[in-house]
This record gives sequence, structure tokens and C-alpha cells, in this order.
Amino acid sequence: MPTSFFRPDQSLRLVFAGIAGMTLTLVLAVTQSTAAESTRKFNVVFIAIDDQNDWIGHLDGHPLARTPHLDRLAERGTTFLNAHCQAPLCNPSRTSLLLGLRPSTTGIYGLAPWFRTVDGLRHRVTLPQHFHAHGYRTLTAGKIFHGGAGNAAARAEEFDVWGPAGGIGAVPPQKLVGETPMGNHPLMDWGCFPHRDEDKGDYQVASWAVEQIRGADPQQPFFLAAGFFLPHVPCYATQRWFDLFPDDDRLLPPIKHDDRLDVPRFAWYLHWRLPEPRLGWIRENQQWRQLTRSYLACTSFVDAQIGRIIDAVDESGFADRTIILVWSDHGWHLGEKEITGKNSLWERSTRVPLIFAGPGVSRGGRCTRPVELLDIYPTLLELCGIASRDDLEGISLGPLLRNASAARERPAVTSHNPGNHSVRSERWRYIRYADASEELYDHDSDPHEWSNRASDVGFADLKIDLRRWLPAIDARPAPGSAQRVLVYDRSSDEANWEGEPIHRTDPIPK
Ligand SMILES: [Ca+2]
Ligand SMILES: [Ca+2]
Repeated sequence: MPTSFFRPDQSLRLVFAGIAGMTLTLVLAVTQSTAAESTRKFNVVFIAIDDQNDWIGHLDGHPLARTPHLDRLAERGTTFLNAHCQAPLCNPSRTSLLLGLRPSTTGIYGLAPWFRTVDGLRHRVTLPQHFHAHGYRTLTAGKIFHGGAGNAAARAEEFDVWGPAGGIGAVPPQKLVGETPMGNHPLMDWGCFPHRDEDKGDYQVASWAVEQIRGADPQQPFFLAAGFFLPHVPCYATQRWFDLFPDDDRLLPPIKHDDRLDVPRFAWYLHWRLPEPRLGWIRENQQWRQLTRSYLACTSFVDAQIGRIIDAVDESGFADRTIILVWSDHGWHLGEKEITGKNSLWERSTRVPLIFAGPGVSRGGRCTRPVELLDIYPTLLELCGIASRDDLEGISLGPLLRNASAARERPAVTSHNPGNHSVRSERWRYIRYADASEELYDHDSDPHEWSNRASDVGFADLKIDLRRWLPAIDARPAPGSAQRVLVYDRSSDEANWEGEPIHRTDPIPK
């Protein structure tokens, strides 16, 4: 670690005050980086994937997943086999990662609001802004933040250079799977139709990233963010990606047909009424295999785009001073626990790929310690020798990047709306919902989380131990919160999903 790069007292310094009221006091003291410092700094290629679960070759989440480029990146760097998002939804997960704060601290739980509209977060320094303040040129394309940052002036505050927005790209003339439940949402679609890979948003994002790397000024370090949209729905792919997978039931993930009998009813409240079809609809409409194949095909397509970026780094001459990082904002169910989509606190929603490669990172590291996307912010500061900050809730992964077996006490915590949290240790997953109902799974014997052991008397002490990691702050939803927001009033036992009350006896929406 190049400790000589540290300038802790010259850096942006943010004092985090007023925990309960989310009052942030900003104390800015920005100074210029010296020219000598900037020529020695490492570049960062920061690659995000959207809704990518652990169906990645070397993560063994699916036996037929084909991701040769992510697998080769893992081999030349360190991959985290037990990495988890802080929220199982785009906006809160990305806000958490980019601000270095938990969703239970920011109060950002839904698809809205954009965090810059929230008083305590309006001037919060994001990860790319911190790099910019230390002499980096920051660039972005595709989906990094969940929402648009606003007009050109607002965007210029977030990144120096904005490339293509990416997104879906080519679409078929009409939905391929027909009408889906809960409003026939246009994104709820998947399958193969004739189009060109070059016409997909993700292809264009990768092309732009490759151009920026090739044209980068060797005198100024860069922070390049490339955010891929797939395998987010609609999962459209061309025939060559479908042909990587058999059209048979070996593709289907293992499920237990009565799996939810031992799951608290409250778990349904977290995804009460959503456009993502339930497994029942998927099966009745003979779409399970097709959805699974489409998702795997899109994952392989994105993997190939990431491969193009890795190749550009290798050909640029910058490889020995460029950190490449790949992460996904959260996972996705494809039938497990009777649902598709996200918005759950189980492994298929929380476990994500997280790979670092480059200077300062051990080759071939495979880390089984539970880690959080929240850890990315302090980790990149450490790897790049940029001043650390004392207001981040993550912990640098530096020790694990040097030695994947290094000790780490803290488990990974995922939150979905106030009062609903999951604690993932190396062996266990403990979930506690706002109504105090619980789940406990032993990953040593139950990797699919089929057997809820929370009521076993023998695990009472274990639960107490895991519970101490529940977030100390459990913020109410920030002003403007909307879409997938759940609140619960314990005194009346009434939950409220997106403004709609839920009572104990209401039938579960299909
Ligand atoms: Ca997402
Ligand atoms: Ca079960």
C-alpha cells in the first residue's frame, strides 16, 4: 500500500452528525493534488451489472452459467464468494454503495427519491466525486446511479464526462411473453428475437468505455464507470447467446415446492404487489425454462462486453496501474421461494459478484468472508492511496485483497425498508422482519435456505449473537420515498405497501 500518497488532512472531510435526524454537516477543505501525486495514482475501471445474481461461472450459483471473462478476471484478481448488497433494489443499493452509507442510515429504500433531493444527502460526497477531488478525471456511461442526475449542470457535478446512457436498446415490435400479471408492465419480458448485438445499449456502453481507455491521458488518472443494464428485464438476447444453453429443464433452479410453509407471512409484504410474475404464473404459462435461458443468455452477453473492456485495459499499457472492479447491485430470483425478481432478503436476492483485479490485489484470491458492497468505497480509496474518510459505514477490503483468508468479524447486512434486515455470516443467514418474525438458515447444510431454524430452541444464543449486527440506525423512509416502500406500525399490526394497507388476513396477491 503506497501510504506516502495519503494526505488525510488535505482531503474532503465530512463530519457526520445528528444520527437520529439524519443531519449532515459538511466541512469542506479541498486542496489540489500535486502533479507528482496524480502521475503515480492508479486508474479505476468501475463496472456495474444490473440485477445480476450469483449465476456466474466461478460463483457456482448455477451449474450451466457461462461467464468466461468474469472468471478470468477473478483468476487474475480476488473474487468474493460471499458478497452481499445492502438493499435488494436498484436505487437504495446504488445509493448506499456510492455514498458509503447503509439504506437504514439514508432512509432511501424505494425507487424514489433521487438522493440529491434529500436534505441530509444533498451535498454528500459520492465515491466518484471523492476521486474527482483528488485529481481524477471521472467518466460514466450506462447505469451507475439509479435515476438520471438531472440537467447538464447537475450531471457535471457527479461526473466530469458522460457517455451513452445505455439501457435496453433494440426491442421487439411487441412483448414476447404476452400479457403479464399486475398491470402487464412493459419491462416484464424476455426471449430471443432477431436483432444485432451492436444495437443493444450495453454493447454501446462497452464500446464507449473501450474508446475512453484507449484515448486516456497517461498524465491524469481516471475513474471510469460503466454500468450494464442486462440481465435486468426485459431479458432480450440474440440467438448466439441462447445457443450457449440447452433448451431443457436442466436449466431450472432447484426449488422446494412447499418452501414457504416455514417462512413468516411478513416475508410476502416485502414484495406484496409487483409486476415481476410469481412462479405460479411462470409455470402456468410455460415460461420458466424460457425465462431462465434468457437470463443466462443475457448474463453471458454482458460478460462478453466486460471482456471487451478488460482487453482494452490490457492493450492500453495501463494494466499494471489500473484497478478493475466488477459488482452487481443485487440478485434476482428465478422461481426460488415462489417468486421472480428481487425485493427479498434471501440469498438469491442478496448475493452478488464482487471482483477486484489490479495492483495491490492478490491473484487467484477466493474469499469466503461475508463482505458488503458498502465496503467498495473505502477499499478503492485504500487501493488508490487516496485520503480515507471517517464518515463511511463500510470497511476496507484491503486486508482480504492481500490475503483472502484474513480475519473479518463483521457479517453482511441487507435491509429492505425499515425494520427488515438480514445478517449473513460465513455460515448463517438470520432475517428479522419489522413484526419481529424471524428466519434462520444454516448454509453449511442448507445452501438453498429451505429449512427455517429460527424457532429451534438450540439456536437461541446464536440468534442473539447475530442480532447484535442489526443496524443501530433504522431510518424512516426519506421524504419523497415511493415505489416498493413498505412501512409497518407495530401497535396496530398494520403494514402499508406503496400506500395500500395490508392486514393479517388479506390474501397474498398472485
Ligand atoms: Ca438493479
Ligand atoms: Ca422453507
